[in-house]
Amino acid sequence: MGIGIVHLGLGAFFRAHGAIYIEEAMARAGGDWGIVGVSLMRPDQRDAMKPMGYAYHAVEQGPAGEVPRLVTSVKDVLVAREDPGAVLALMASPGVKIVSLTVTEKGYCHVPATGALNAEHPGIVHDLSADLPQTAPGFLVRALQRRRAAGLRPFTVLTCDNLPQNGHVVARVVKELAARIDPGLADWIGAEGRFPSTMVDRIVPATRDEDIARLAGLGIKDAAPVFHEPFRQWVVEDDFVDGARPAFGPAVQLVEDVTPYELMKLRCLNGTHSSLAYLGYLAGFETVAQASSDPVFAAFLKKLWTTEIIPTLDQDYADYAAALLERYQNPGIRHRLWQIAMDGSQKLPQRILGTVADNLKAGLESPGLMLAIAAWMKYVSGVDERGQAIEVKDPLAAELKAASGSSDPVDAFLAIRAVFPSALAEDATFRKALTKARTVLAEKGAHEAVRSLI
Ligand code: CS2
Repeated sequence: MGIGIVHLGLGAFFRAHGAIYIEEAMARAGGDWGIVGVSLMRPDQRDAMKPMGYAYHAVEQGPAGEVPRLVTSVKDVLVAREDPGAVLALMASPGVKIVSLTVTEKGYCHVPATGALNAEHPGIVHDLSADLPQTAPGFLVRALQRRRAAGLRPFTVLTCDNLPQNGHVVARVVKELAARIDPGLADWIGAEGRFPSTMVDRIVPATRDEDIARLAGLGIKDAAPVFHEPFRQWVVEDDFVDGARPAFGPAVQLVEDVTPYELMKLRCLNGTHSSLAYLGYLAGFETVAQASSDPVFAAFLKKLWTTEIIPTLDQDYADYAAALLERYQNPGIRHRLWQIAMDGSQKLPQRILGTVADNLKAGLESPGLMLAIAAWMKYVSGVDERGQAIEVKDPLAAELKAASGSSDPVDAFLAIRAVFPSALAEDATFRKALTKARTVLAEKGAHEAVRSLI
């Protein structure tokens, strides 16, 4: 079987999601859709997967306990930092038809509040002048440049990150970067390139050493297994260059427009995930299952869905929300709140702020989501309610910490344009509600503040 897909950002999520769908498509209908994974920075994943020839176990954690399966669709792993030329050469080779991505929100090097390319991003500054890139947009543009020069068709760019209109986001950064390198290239990409949006869903916590040890105890020696819940969903806009894609079965929902699915998922799932992450962490919980099984938090989640989130969507997603609560409470899944709290500056706009803005426009309040924003502001100060240090991971960590230490934190946070669009930051009702939420959180503490809302 030949290589047809290069995947940038080979983390646990893609190996527990896209790689499995692609494996199933090949099992159904064949095709040269073998995957080469690319780690942009670190060699660990490649090194851990190498002994098994890049096959690995995906372990489903459901009511039946742990069910492992061997996944073999990943054929090789490259590390871009070590050999960017090899990655580019592969991406520019004729057999490659799709470049898929899970590089997380910050990997797109865009301004989260506007979607424009962040031309001051150090990686982008580098990629503008160097032939061998560092960033995901840089690899996409330089590889497309080589393909054009060689008279090849472009590949389809298939983003699998949790961003609204993720295809548009990646298309925009690619075209803006290309335009700065060669306007003719940008025109060609605009005319011939394809950037389908997708909605991806499966809860995949980071693999821990003890998970690897537990598997070894069952006789499965694998240094790079992934663990996931039973549920999965992949909704993909069926818009590929020359129609070239794996023959997905009914498990993949092929649609014309992914927008309603994306909004539903980002707001109902990721919005409450992030709310739980900050409020639950401050309340002293470690995992999603622990926090969401607490009766106060469970009632809070239901209230968020019913009164603040679902009213902003195109239909009543009550069943979807009920299923989410069950997924969160899955005792087999140990999903750390700290993992979800990471990179909040990149996540808040599409997960929470858009919902709040829609409610504002409709004259509705969002007290629960406002409390979540206040909890995020407290979280990024780096000190929890007991005075313990928090390990804050965020590309804007320094800026956020400075804002939380300023004399008027609400003012200072709302001035961060990468997170708060001016229309929202300048809205007096929003500002007042945020000030109030901060006061309630400071006076009552996270758990009592949440209780006061249910
Ligand atoms: C989580 C997501 O880490 C996070 O921020 O909210 O990765 C979440 O688990 C997935 O989107 C579920 O599909």
